[in-house]
Amino acid sequence: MHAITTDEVARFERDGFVVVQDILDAAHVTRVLAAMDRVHRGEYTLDRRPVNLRKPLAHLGRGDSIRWYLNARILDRDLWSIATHPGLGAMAAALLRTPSISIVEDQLLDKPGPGLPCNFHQDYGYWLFSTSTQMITCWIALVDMTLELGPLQLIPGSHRWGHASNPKELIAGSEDTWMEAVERARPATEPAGELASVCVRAGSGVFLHCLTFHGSPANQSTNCRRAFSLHWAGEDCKVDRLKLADYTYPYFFAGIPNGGRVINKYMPLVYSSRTSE
Ligand SMILES: O=C(O)CCC(=O)C(=O)O
Repeated sequence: MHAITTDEVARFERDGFVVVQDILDAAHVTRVLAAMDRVHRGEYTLDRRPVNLRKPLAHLGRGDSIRWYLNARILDRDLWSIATHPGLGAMAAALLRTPSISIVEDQLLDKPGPGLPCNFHQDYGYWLFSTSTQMITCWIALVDMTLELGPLQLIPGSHRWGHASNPKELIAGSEDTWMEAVERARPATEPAGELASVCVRAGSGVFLHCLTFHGSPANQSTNCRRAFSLHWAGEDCKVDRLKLADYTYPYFFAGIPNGGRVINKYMPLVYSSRTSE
């Protein structure tokens, strides 16, 4: 698996993201696509949820925007083994310069075309349970990405703007509201610049800081744009239990005390540079 270079760390810190080629090989891309099909069909190969909460996983969003499945790793053996892979965790930890890291979320992102854009946002806005922004996302293309398919797009340097409020609507975006949250957050000294588009081949993707603004334009094709994203928390991230009330999956935080690290059976430590852990 790819080892993050000092140049990639420097670009991540400057731009708030770094594109990395071949994060997953072709065999792993095929495994994620097959798992995605299983989750869509409601077939779960290893359901780790409490027995009383086992029901079909509903996606966020509507049919005409991204069908957004959260945390399918806890339903599928293959997704679990990829989401908790120490090699992926090591890349995320290197970019955040944290000695150890836990996986906090995964997302299956199925975006049929033609459809709606996904409004620009910062991922941290959906993880306010964390006392620190030492969090990182990896968005991986599962098909060869073109501009027509509506790939992820990012605003270079926006991770330095601080935390802003979420867009009113995230998934079923529109041309009018696409940049609404960005316009509220953009400092007066920052002109609107070029967006970076993640037009990469399947298996490649982008690591982005949790404050980096990103979204995706409409899929203008008649093909489905498919992607998978993983989200990790570094050592500085502690759980503020008062902020868990409106979190989609409160049971996910079972056993974590207020101020404890974001680590439990659903969100395991996936990489540590300390051999004793
Ligand atoms: O796939 C997309 O268009 C949006 C995904 C996203 O925002 C994320 O994974 O954080």
